Amino acid sequence: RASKILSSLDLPIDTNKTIPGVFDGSNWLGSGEELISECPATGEVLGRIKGGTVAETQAAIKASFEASKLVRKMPAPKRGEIVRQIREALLSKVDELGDLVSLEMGKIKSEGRGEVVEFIDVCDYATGLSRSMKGNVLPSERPEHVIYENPNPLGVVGILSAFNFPVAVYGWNLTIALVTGNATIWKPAPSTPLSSIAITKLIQPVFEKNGLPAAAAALVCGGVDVGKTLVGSEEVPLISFTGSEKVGKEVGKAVQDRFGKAILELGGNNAVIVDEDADLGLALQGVLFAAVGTAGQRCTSTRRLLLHKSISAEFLSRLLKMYDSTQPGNQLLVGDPLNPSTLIGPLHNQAAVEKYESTLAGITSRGGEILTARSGRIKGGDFGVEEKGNWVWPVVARPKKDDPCWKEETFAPILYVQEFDTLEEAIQINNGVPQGLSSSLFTSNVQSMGKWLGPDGSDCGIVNINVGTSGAEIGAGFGGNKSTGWGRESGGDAWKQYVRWSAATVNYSSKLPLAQGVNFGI
Ligand code: UN1
Repeated sequence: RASKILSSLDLPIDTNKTIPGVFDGSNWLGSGEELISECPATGEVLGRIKGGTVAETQAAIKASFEASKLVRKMPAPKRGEIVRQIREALLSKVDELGDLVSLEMGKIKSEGRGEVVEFIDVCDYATGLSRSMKGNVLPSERPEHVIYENPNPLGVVGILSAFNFPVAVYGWNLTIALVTGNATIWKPAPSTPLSSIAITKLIQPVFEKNGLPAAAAALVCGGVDVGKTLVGSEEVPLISFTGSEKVGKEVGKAVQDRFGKAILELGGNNAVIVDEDADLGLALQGVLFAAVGTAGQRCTSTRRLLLHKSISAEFLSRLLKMYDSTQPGNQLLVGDPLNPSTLIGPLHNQAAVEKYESTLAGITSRGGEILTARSGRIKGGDFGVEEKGNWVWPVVARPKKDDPCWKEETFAPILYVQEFDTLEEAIQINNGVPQGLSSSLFTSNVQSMGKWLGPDGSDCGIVNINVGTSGAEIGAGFGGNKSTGWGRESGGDAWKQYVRWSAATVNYSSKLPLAQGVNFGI
C-alpha cells in the first residue's frame, strides 16, 4: 500500500536507498543527516532521506536569494497566475497527496485530504490577493504633496513547518510569500520529509514553465543544523516558524538578534466553554472533533473543557458515552488512518506516546481522575490495530484545579475538564494560561457573545462561537497571542508581514514647506 501511494507521487519506493532531501532549484542533493520517514500506524520505514549540510543550506539560501530578484520583478498578478497553476498541480494529485499525509503523519484520510484542500484554498486566496494587496494614498498637510504607503517584497522567506500539518502550513506561507514578491526556502519537520519532497516535485515545473527559477521554492530537509543556519541567516529577512514554545523562543531570539522578522505559531492550550444556555448537542459535536480529531495533534485541538455547573453532569455523561464508544461500537474507531471509517489515527511517534503516558501518570499521582473507561497505550495487535503503531485511547480527565498540566500543552488526545459558575469566571480560566491560540464559547445568549468577543473576553487569536477550537478556514489570519507567538498566517492581514513597508512623501510643487509648521529659514 505504501509503495502504491509513494509511486503515485513519483517518490522512490526502495527503502534501502536514500533519497536526496535538498532542492536548490537546479539539483536534488543532500549529504547531511539521514532522516527516516516512518509510518506512525505500522512502524514501517517509508523512506530514508539525506538532509542538507550547513554548506548545502547556505547554497540553497543563495539560490533562493537569486531567485527572489526575479520574483520581485514579475508583476504581482503574474505571480498570482503562478500560484493558480500551483493550485491546479495540487488538485491533480489531491487524493494521492492526502494519502501520503495520512501515511507519513498519521492523520485520518479525510483530514489528510483536507490539508491539501487547505493548501488549494489558500492558493485561491493568494491569487486574488495578487490583484488586490494594496498600499495607501494619504493626504499631506503640505500643498501639492502626497503620501504613499508602499509594500515591497522582502527577499527570501524561510518556512519552518511542523509534523502535524506537513502540507497546509507550508501552503499558507509559500503562496502569500510568492504573491507578495518573495522567494522561499522550506525546512519541513524531520519526520515528514516525504510530504515536502512530493510537494516540491509537484510544483517545481510550474516555476520553470513560467520562466522563474524553481529556487523560488527551495527545500532543505534536515535537523537542527539546517534550522539554525536558516534562522541565523541575514539573507533570510523573514522566518515563519511553526512548532513548540520552547524552540519558538530560541527562534524568536535568534531572529531578533540579527533584527530579522519572525512569524511564530507556537503552542496552543485551547479551551471550550459550554455555558448554561448552550445547545448541548452542538457543543458535544464541536468538542468531540476538536478534542479527539487528528488524535489531539492540532495546535488548535481542544485541551480544556469548561462546563457550566448546571449542565456539567448531563454534558459529561453524554460526552463520556461517546468516548467510551471508541471500540468495538465503532462510533469512534481507533485504527488505520487510511481506512475511511477510522476517526482516530495513531500518535505521530513513540515519544508522543510516552509524553501522553507521563502526562496521565502525573495527573493521577497528583490526585486527579481519569474519567473515561479506557486510557493509556493500546497494545499493538489489540482491537485490530497494527503491532507497531503508536496507539492510545483518547481520554477525558479531571486534574486538580491547581495541577500544572492546565498551563501546558500535551500534544495528544487528552481533554481536561472543570466546572464554572459564571461566564466571567470561565473567561478568566480561559485567559489564565500562557498560551493564546484558540478558544470557543457555546452559548445562545447574545450578551454572552458580545462579552466573549470584546475587550473583557477571550484573549486568544481565534475566538469562536458555537464552533469548536480547531478547523479554521484560511480566510482569516491564523495565529495566536501571548506564548503562542502573536504571528498571523494565511488570510486576513497576514500578508502585510511578508513585505517591507515604505512611507513615501512626494512633493509635486516647486516649494519645500516643512511639516508641523517648522521654519528652517533657508
Ligand atoms: C496547526 O495545527 O498548526 O485550524 C494548524 C486548524 C487548521 C490549521 C491547524 N486549519 O485546525
